[in-house]
Amino acid sequence: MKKKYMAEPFKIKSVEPLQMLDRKGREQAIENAGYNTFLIKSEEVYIDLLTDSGTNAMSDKQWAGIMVGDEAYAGSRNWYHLEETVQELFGFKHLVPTHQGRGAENLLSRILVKPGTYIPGNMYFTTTRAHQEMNGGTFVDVIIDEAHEPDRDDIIFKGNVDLNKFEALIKKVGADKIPYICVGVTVNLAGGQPVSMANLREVNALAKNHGIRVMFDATRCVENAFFIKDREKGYENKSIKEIIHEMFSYADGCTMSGKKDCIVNIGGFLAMNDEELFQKAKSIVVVFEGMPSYGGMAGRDMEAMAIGLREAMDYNYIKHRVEQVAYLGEQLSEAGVPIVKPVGGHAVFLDAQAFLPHLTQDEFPAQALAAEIYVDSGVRTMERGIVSAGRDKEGKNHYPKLELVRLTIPRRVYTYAHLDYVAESIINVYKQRDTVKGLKWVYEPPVLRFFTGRFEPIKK
Ligand code: PM9
Repeated sequence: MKKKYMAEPFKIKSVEPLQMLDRKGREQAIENAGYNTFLIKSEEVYIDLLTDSGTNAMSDKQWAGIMVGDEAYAGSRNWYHLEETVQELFGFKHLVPTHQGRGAENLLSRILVKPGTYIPGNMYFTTTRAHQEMNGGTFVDVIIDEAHEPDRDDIIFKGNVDLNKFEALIKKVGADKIPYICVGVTVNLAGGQPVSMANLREVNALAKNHGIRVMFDATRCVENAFFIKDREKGYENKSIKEIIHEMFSYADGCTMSGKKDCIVNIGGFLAMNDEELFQKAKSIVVVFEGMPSYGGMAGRDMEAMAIGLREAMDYNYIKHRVEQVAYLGEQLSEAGVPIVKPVGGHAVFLDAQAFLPHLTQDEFPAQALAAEIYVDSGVRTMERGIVSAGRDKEGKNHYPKLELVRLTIPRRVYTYAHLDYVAESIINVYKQRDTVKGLKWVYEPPVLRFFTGRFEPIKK
């Protein structure tokens, strides 16, 4: 018998019952939330695909780890466990714990980003760019052009850095103005697209030639490692652990949001080889996060993270995860729903511009579509388009080529039946797409406006 999909490599020990509001209740909830899915109450949501960040289900071993949390203010044994685990798996010498990824981005940006510097990266990420800009730096996108084209499914490493763009920037501004290149593995806003090992190697060589540091955004590095194993010649027989080790050998350090590939609910870190950078990071972590032996995490959180990161190296775990995401993508694609292709590691991204061609980008098609999907089925998704992209230093809107709605799959949380339900709803909304109205601002926050902004429908 041909299998439709890989069965779950886990069994379920604890469940969380779900409720669903009726359509009238959902209409009220989205209105109360200012048509922003971030502002809907969790209990008003049936299936929550807002994010895969901190929404993961921990294993019994991780929960057991929670019970052996050493909550000493300094020198917790769980800190040493986490430090050893990251040193072994990633190969970096030093680790500075933080409460989550943006805590690490804050430390790194404060130390290395100065006014007048440029930080190349393979597509922006919201919090990462915000920290770079708040420290006076300018983000420069050096991802390959195809990453901005939703239906280019012939490129299997759509997260790759365009070496010509990187080199052109070095020539233009000078290597001394580039404190580091930030390489996301995978690239969230491109659709969870991976970077090939060959590209990581080349980026490292070019950067080293010019004395530029390479810092990875390691947030979804295990998903990236899976794609390398699955797609890149020479890696098919390597373990995820071996691939991770080689990937990180091409970096000088990384920021990590543990809330994704460490399969936990909170936590992060900054890691590096450089002694001086480490000393500087240790001296400011105490101001923003806490002691260098907890950095904003409880001992129990560090234990769960150390265990989760090791669990993430299991091939069956990551295969099931990535295939589950692909399954949802296939259902939608077969029904003609426009999505970003190939489907990436953590989410299926709807191409909202192609979905709602009657709306201009200034009418926030992705924001409107996320609200409509919620009203249709209680499924919560997230806008990743013009609202997320924000404004530039002159206050003008960024107009990203990608106007997307993200259906993000938390790790080990939902079953294939849940995904079938989600697909049915999206297909239903697609059939009635002409009726979806655009939105306008009611309240626009000055930074990271997508989190708390409020909207109302445009009456036409
Ligand atoms: N990512 C996400 O949902 C949560 C915040 S934005 C809604 O995708 C990358 C690639 C991320 C990321 C967070 C962070 C920041 C850095 N890099 O959320 O601070 O995807 O742990 O990490 C979110 P923290």
